[in-house]
Amino acid sequence: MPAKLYVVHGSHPCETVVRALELKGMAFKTVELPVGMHAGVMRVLFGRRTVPGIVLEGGEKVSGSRAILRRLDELRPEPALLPAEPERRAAVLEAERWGDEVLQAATRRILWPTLLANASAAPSFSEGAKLPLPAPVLKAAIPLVGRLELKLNATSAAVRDADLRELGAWLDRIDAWLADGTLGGETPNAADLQIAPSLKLLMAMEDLRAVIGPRPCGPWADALFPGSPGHLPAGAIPAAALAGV
Ligand SMILES: N[C@@H](CCC(=O)N[C@@H](CS)C(=O)NCC(=O)O)C(=O)O
Repeated sequence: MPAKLYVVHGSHPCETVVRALELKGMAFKTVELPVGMHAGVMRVLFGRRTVPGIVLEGGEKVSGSRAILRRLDELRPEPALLPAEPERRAAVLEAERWGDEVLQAATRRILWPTLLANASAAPSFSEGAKLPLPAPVLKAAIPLVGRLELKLNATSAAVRDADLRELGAWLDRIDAWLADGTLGGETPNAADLQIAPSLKLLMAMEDLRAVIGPRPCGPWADALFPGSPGHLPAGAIPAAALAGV
């Protein structure tokens, strides 16, 4: 039986795992859960409310993008998602940890207040979904789902604006990792797979694509994860919040 991966369509850590499974050539099926409601389902199935979670052959359950990638490397060592050389391995693990704990979470905190204030963009985030809901249903659902997500992610417009003030330093860090080879090698490693989907989701906001796109990390993320869903037009983030980016 192929592995069963539980996702929310367009979720950046889910993209991480999908790509890892594809790189390793492992058979899997995805189960798409509706955003917001997924937290309750995941809590029951995995004991933890976040996607991604995977049920591997034999029924083993693993939750969390980093834990899943570690397990995939054990089950299917090639191509390895971590370098063998200890110093490079430590650097990739640290970049992956930062990508998960800092950038991935900040991406949610930046996206949700913006989407909630621009509900007409919501249908673009379900492009390519297995069960796309009709656009009017999505637009109607956004105020409710958006408010739930603000709560789950402890965010607001003010929190987003504080995150945006950090964005420049975060992009400097990613560009430095690209320059020193921690990221951007010939075969994607675990840190590439963790960080690039967050940048892609940030670049779904035109206001941030204008900032990220011209930097080395912009085209790198676009090349690694072409065709990610979602589009928030320029102006979705208030100009004042962008002033310090
Ligand atoms: N950092 C963890 C958690 C991922 C995560 O927070 N996923 C979000 C969707 S992008 C989620 O399921 N949030 C639901 C919640 O916070 O209850 C990972 O990489 O697996």
